[in-house]
Amino acid sequence: MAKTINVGLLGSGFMGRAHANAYNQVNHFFELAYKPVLKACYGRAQNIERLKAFQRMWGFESIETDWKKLILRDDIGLIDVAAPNFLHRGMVIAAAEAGKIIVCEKPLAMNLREAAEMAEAVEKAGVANMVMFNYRRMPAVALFKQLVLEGRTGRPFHYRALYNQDYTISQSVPLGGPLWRLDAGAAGSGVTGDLLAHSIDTAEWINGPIAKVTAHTEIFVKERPHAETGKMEAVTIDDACMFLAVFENGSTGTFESTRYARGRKNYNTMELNGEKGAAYFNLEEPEYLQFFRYADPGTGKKIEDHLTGWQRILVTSREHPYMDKYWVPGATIGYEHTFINSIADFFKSLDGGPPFQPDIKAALRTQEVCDAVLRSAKEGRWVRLSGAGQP
Ligand code: SOE
Repeated sequence: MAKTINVGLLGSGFMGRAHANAYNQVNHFFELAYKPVLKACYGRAQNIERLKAFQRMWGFESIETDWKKLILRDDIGLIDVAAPNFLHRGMVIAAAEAGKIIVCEKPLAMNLREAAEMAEAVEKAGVANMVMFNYRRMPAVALFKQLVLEGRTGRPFHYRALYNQDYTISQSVPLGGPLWRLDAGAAGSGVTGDLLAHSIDTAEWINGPIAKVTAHTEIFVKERPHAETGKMEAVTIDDACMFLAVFENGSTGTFESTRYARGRKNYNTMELNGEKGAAYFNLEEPEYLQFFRYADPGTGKKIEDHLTGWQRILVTSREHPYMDKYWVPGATIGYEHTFINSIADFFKSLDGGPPFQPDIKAALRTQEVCDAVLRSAKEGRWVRLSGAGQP
């Protein structure tokens, strides 16, 4: 019989739903030594009706409107931080001091200084922890990494990542409230922390550490009405960010992210062009991985010209990462499964399985790159990274 882990979820918005769904589903698809029990969820007192609806829909046993109280409850073993970014630091440190297992949504923190304090707290407390960079666990992205490890792309020359959306183009979109992502005080940064953090995490996971960056950011709409006061406020988050990177392995990288790319909804793409082959993934078609096979990974011999071309691989077979846990070949899975797969891998790590990556210590790295990107944009110069690397 699986041992229970009592979950306290801090956050009842979009990410709260994604995490709650993962706890509800994980034991239906994965055979695990642990089974989460949804003990309590936290939301603000002024949103009590919304919190109660969240509790009913996802099956939590109780609610709390004071997150500090929830963290200290004896019947809670795991704290899941899915609240706005400005709360991550305090919640993670309090959870570590209370000896709880920790799941933290990305970005880890508002900045590197905060993230380092969080890493220190979990290290001191010795608690198991993970950061939800969920796209590593999209089957097609995991297959991308596998192809690189198998030597199928060979020496890398270029890494190219886009993460584009279009939901803030209208000037009437407010900042604050549910759209706290547009409020620098709540989010820390704009697309850099929210979207490029994903691109940086997968880029370093697939192609190794970034050595230096040079960036440009843009704010297109300078003032927006605040959701709660209705007053016009200056927008200080980055609406768009582009940066060039040089990886430690000598390849070059281009990264672009914006919430003003009309037509793009969740256009998270990555491409690696190597000597022996290339791979491409687009989150708007998540079940496919594209692969260009130029040379045999073993012999290095060029494959026959008339067969050279991009393959569009439907990543739904039992041989593909995670897919043996779901349906029959050809039956697709999607966005929410990246969270289920993440929780499954984390629970396996608690039971002697491979250490979960990234944990908070490893995710410091992404925060460091985000900070370097923003510093570069501000100072108009290349910024070097410490080269700490990332597993
Ligand atoms: C922003 O719109 C957002 O919800 C991010 O916060 C998520 O991390 C990303 O996965 C989808 O887009």
